[in-house]
Amino acid sequence: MRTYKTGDIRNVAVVGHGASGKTSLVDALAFVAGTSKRHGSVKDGTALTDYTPDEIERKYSINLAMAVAEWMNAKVNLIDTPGYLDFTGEALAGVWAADGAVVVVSATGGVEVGTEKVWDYCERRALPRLFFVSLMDKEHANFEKVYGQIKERLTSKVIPVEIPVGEGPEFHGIINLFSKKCHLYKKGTKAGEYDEVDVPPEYAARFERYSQELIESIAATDDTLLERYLGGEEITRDEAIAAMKAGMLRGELYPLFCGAAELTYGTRALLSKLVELFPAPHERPPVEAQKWGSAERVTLPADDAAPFVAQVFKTISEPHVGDVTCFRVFAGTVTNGQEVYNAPREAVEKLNHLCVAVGKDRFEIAELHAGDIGVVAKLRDTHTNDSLSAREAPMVLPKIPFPDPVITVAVEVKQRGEEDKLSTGLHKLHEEDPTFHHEYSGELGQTLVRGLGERHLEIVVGRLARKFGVHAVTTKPKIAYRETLKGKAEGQGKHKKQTGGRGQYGDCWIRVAPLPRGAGFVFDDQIVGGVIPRSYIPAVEKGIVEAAQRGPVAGYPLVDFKVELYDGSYHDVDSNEQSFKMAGILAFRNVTPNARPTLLEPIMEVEAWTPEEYLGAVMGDLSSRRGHILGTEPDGRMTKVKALVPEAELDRYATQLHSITHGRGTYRQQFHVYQDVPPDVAHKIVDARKKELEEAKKE
Ligand SMILES: Nc1nc2c(ncn2[C@@H]2O[C@H](COP(=O)(O)OP(=O)(O)OP(=O)(O)O)[C@@H](O)[C@H]2O)c(=O)[nH]1
Ligand SMILES: [Mg+2]
Repeated sequence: MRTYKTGDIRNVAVVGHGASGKTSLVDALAFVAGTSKRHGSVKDGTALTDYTPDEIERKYSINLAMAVAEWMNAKVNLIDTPGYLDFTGEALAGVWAADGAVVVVSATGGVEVGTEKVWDYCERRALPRLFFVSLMDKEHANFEKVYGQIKERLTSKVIPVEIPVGEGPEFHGIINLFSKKCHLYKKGTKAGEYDEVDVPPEYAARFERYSQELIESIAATDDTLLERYLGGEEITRDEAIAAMKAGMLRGELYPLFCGAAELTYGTRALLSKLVELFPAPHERPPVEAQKWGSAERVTLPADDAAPFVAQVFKTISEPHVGDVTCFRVFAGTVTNGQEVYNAPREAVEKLNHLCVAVGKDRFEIAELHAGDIGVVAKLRDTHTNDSLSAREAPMVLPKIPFPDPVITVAVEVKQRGEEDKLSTGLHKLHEEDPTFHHEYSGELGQTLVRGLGERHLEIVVGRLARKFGVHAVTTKPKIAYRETLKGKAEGQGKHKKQTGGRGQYGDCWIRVAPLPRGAGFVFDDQIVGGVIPRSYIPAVEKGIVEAAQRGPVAGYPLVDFKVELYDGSYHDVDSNEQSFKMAGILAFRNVTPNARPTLLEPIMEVEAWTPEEYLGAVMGDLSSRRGHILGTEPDGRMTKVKALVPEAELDRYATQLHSITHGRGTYRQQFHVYQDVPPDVAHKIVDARKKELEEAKKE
């Protein structure tokens, strides 16, 4: 593949709801352009950008993947992204690497939750967009309805540039409002070939109406054009396209196209519009980078003469190859074999075998110009979201704001002894996929993994096995219960041992009392007259603190209580620190069971967003989880519900919310407070914990 100059590059993210036809479209565009030699299909597992074993087996996209369509002397870098919300981080990364987005909307499904999500991502990046109404040949396809939904739910600035001839199985042509021509397709069309004819008479009225709408929308974005239009002057196709491109750059126009990717209908016109309407990298606002090691910020245009800076937006880890790094050059150029610098990691990286990716294939190239996208394998210490720059001018770009995890499960290895391999594997997977997180909780004795959904974590566990040979299973995360005291009590702890030579002797009397939530542990030394020597008092406290790790109810840490040490005795020869520590432990164990100990559970503050129509169901579900609703308020298109819910009742809540709201609800949670567990629930927890501790003893 030849190299392309900045002005001839278009970086286009293909985004949309799951199964809207993105991967099929990318495959068709690359094939029709001639860059890819084979027209693949998702159903057969041959689509260009769904090439991993997971994707072939499941028939949906999991990873962002690249393809190229060379068209009109330009190189269109196509970034195919998954639609499922579990992989939404990939869509976000795709949007961040692009200069324009094709928002694919299915002619049967219309605007769905995934469409709204990617629309928001594009808004955050102020990305020029066009719509592609896909699957026009599918039964029940409805162009007008989808157009209406886009207008109502995404933007009033959408404007059709094409209208279909026939719908569903009758779909066989597309009228272009710019060229005022109709493209008719025949069954058996292989690469988007068509016959160009005049607009059929039965479409004349519709054509007139839409043409009028189009030209008025364009003219409205440009004063001189508007004047000429109102003065009755003709506006040429080139003028209209230039005005539309300018309007798109300012976010004032979102043109709409249609077609059927599998049949290749509409692909040629779309390719031309990607080149004509989307900006080249230098036409987008320049990026702002930070000079490494200083607070100074520099604005960098997508210019070959600017210092080199690039961002890694994706790492693919491939069998036999290792990590393949996808990066977008934002400024400057880079050549094959050049050394670049990853400043925060202090890593010099050599870009050997610099390539362009087309699906799973990679083509070596001599250089990349400003704005282009490339891939390179086997970097030493560079990961997703890192910046690369020149050694002499180290810089970092703002990070891609990957979404926070919404679901947590525990993982354990099937085979003892693989724990180290597990933690290495998880660490590598996080560097590859920043929406996946992991941590070891010493308190719970569990490795916790967090991600964007059950499907996401399922895929991660699959990767662990395939790539790192670690076979792991997921389990429910344990809950970090606590215990506290409701009443006061007092008593003794005496440790006395007489064996052979020197004995052990420690004796203390304590009073325990509850403290308010969050107060922690307070130790009050009331010893007078030296009944316990000064030097042994800290040992008593130490013993109590240690014993409090296992409370009297079910062996959970005891919190928020006070201990007053008020009496004791010692032995001149046999007393030592160890003996007084033991006395402290014994005192704790003797006294706390009499101070009405109870179980506490973590309560989370939950904020859930749902469309109004599911509000009742969402609140009902939260209440059934022992939740306490704090209130509701409108928030944009959604209604926000705030509630306090025990963490124990939130296992896989994301999945349930997803199903109640038909995929549209989202939520976040954070720790709020520890609260008493109701007695009926406490019984169950205590029983389960007893079993768990017994099992642990056996092992
Ligand atoms: N009838 C018809 N079906 C299509 C067309 N394009 C794609 N499909 C089918 O629609 C389904 C989804 O297509 P994909 O291309 O995988 O959709 P996607 O948007 O990439 O899906 P995700 O990767 O899961 O987000 C597949 O079964 C395709 O065969 C089309 O033009 N016409
Ligand atoms: Mg796909």
